[in-house]
Amino acid sequence: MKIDLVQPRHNYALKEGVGHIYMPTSLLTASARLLNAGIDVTFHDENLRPLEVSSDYVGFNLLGAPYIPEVIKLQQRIKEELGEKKFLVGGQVVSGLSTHQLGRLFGNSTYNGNDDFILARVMDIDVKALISPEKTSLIPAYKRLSDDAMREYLSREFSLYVSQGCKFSCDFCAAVRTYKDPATGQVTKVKESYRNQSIIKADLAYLVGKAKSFGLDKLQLYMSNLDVFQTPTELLRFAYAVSEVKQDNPDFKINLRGLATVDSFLRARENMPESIEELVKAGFNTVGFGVDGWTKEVWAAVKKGHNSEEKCLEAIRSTREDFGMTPEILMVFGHPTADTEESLGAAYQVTRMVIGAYGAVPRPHVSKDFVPGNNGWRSPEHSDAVESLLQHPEAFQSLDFTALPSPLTHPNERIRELATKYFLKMCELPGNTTQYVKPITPNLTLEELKEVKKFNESRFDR
Ligand code: B12
Ligand code: SF4
Repeated sequence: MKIDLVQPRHNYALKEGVGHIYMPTSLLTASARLLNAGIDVTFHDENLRPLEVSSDYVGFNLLGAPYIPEVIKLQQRIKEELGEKKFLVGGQVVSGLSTHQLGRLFGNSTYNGNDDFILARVMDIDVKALISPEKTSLIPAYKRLSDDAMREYLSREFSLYVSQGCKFSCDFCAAVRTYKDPATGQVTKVKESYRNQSIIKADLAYLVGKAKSFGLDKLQLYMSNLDVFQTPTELLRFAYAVSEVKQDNPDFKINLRGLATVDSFLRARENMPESIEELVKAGFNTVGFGVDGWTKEVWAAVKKGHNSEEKCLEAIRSTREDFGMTPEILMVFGHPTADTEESLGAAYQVTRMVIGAYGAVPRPHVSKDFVPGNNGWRSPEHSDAVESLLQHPEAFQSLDFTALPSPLTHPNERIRELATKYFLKMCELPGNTTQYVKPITPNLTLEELKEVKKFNESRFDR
């Protein structure tokens, strides 16, 4: 049994030349699991070279909603050139789509690769042959990459799969997290789940060895954790594992960064400060705090009640002054029904203040109420908007958190204007790393669509 696994070209990449080069850790994890199960995998990254499909089975990774239209086009191209194939789609956004929605978007010969039972059935293997992602080493998949590709990936920041899942349940978030079904009210509790630590360590040691063979002297890792300090006991073990790899490679540098809630950071500082201290020693130097708006009312409205003004300010201060790390302000704001001019202005002012006071780095994003997998996607109040997206899949791009508010995502004109105003102001703050993009909406003329696509070229998010 053979399958081609494809990392699609970034949706803002230029038509020609290399696209957005970034080690595709999600797809490599899926590859390693399939290789372990005895499937012959050929790996492709359309950001590096044009796609050449040679199997009857083709699997794609979708990193988020903006990739839905890209994968639809890619499938059509493959079908036109090579005839019918069996397609698998994976990546977390796929789990947010119902079977009906998946069929409408991608057709009936496309299956949900995130579901192990479906994956096993399609690939004709025993589901037991699929080892859990937490127990999967990525080395078999890394070994399938050419040295040229590996060199490109290791020369840039890339994601290290350390843990998955978050105990919180913010409304706008589509990650693997605690979840309350808006239709049935049923709550699915999620806890952060770590990968087997010896496997992480062996994978990291392998990557360091590879990097050294290319003459590189450092790796820049973006931890996959959604909230780095959520499980301090495991974090401490991870920090020791990284330090051991560093000890074995004395002249080699490992830098790490990751995302966190201010709540978990402050709890870890209180209950297990060594987890932060040892992580810093291991090379962790930047933490992106999910501030995501400002004021108690806004956080309550988007179910991010674990934030408070005091906790945010203390975590940002402490990050810089007590631990010598750079705080990043991950500001998903412009919440369509929760924000007001006052709260938007306050979010802007506080970000400005912490840049000056603590050298914080602003990372503004625009909240989107409905994204496959978040609470709003299945809520009846957004069913018309969801239907519009299913009819005009190109508009899934407008759900990109770096896309300006549009009439589709922010129907209230006044909030749309204000959210746009403050998002753009945030993007002008010193040190800002967000390159905003223009949204593709269902009603654009061909001329407008061309202009938007041109504007968005190479404006990648980090
Ligand atoms: C690294 C990372 C990035 C990197 C790039 C990663 C890359 N090229 O691989 C960068 C920084 C570029 C990035 C960008 C974005 N990201 Co990002 N990213 C991550 C991060 C931190 C880690 C990904 C990872 O390594 N996961 C580990 C692997 C093991 O897990 P996995 O993704 O769940 O994949 C499993 C399954 O889905 C399945 N699978 C995956 N693909 C396939 C394919 C096949 C064929 C099969 C069978 C199975 C399969 O197998 C895997 C193993 O079980 C995650 C957070 C997280 N914890 O996952 C966010 C995350 C995936 N990103 C997310 C988003 C939204 C984005 C953006 C769209 C943000 C935005 N601007 O709106 C952008 C992309 C914008 C654009 N226009 O392209 C969301 C996705 C939510 C969702 N459900 O849609 C996440 C979960 C973050 C979050 N807190 O919400 N991201
Ligand atoms: S936004 Fe952050 S804290 Fe909230 S559920 Fe998502 S990952 Fe967890």
